[in-house]
Amino acid sequence: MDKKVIYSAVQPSGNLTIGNYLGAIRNWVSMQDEYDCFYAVADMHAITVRQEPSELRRRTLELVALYLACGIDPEKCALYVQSHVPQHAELAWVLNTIAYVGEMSRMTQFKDKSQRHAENINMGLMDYPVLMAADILLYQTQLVPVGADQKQHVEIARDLAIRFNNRYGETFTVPEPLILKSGAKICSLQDPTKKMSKSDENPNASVFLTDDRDTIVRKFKRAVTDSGSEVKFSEDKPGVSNLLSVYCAFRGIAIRDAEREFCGKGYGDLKLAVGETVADALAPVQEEQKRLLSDKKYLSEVLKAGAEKAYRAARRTLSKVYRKVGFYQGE
Ligand code: ATP
Ligand code: LTN
Repeated sequence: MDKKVIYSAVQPSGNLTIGNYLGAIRNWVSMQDEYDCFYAVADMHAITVRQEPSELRRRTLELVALYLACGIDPEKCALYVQSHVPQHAELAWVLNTIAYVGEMSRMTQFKDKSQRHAENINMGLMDYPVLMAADILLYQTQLVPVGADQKQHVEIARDLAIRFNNRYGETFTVPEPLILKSGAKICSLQDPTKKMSKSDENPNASVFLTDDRDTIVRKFKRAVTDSGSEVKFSEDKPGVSNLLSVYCAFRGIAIRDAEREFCGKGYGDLKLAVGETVADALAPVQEEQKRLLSDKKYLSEVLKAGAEKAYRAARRTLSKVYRKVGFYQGE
């Protein structure tokens, strides 16, 4: 039987945080053996908010190196840059014709980003979920591993697949989000009711994968915690619960075991332990990323092979779509 298809991507729109790592990339690695995986750098999504071109180029390559440093194996999956495979934009156009303005304007991320970038509410920002649906549907994807914040977008991809299939006949596999419990929503260290985000204005709110050991330890030391003193995971302790989640996700242990470990200890002990755990876990990834970035030739080869693999699969779906909608494709 064919392997199930997995698709996911991250935008090269800023320095990645431990949220991106725990919620997304880390989980991709364990799926490579069991599934047919497509992992992309979503540069076309990134330009929906303004990017400095030279920085976008640099970050794209940094993200590729990071994927590899985290353990993504280009022999086992297709690792590529979205803009290298033209079918993404082509399918997005067709899907645009069955997506409604109303549903797009109701998307949480669109509303959020329109507020944050009020000077640049461009069509691409609104169309973001349609392009994302095109990414997913092009490969007949079954599962989309993402953090909890992307669930709504995967649901739009499902809706569009079902709508297209109903209108034009069976064409797309209907995908499902895969949201793992551990690490699905890492929160800001400065406001633990908000998700940690790479574009937060407060540099102390997010821990970046490129932060050095001292910075990581310092950020955790300054993390906002709650009243009381007991290290316990609970709704009325969002700060402590977030630190426990990060600790457990990196250590691979259950919350209950961590609570036991900190029984009789204080918030300060927890903060120090999380900081050191995260720094230890990230050090080898950072080193490997640096090594890879000094070998641009290797990175280009990986991307070329990845784009070719993706292109072959994407072309198959797109020509089916063009046939279904009635585009003349020659005799
Ligand atoms: P931005 O702040 O620029 O919107 P972001 O940090 O939310 O970016 P994305 O590129 O939108 O990052 O997300 C990449 C992946 O990381 C997605 O799968 C997303 O669900 C996941 N992710 C992002 N932030 C978190 C978080 N705080 N906790 C868990 N997963 C996250
Ligand atoms: N919008 C996603 C990035 C992304 C994506 C995708 C994720 C672009 N295309 C397809 C899964 C599947 C985000 O994480 N912000």
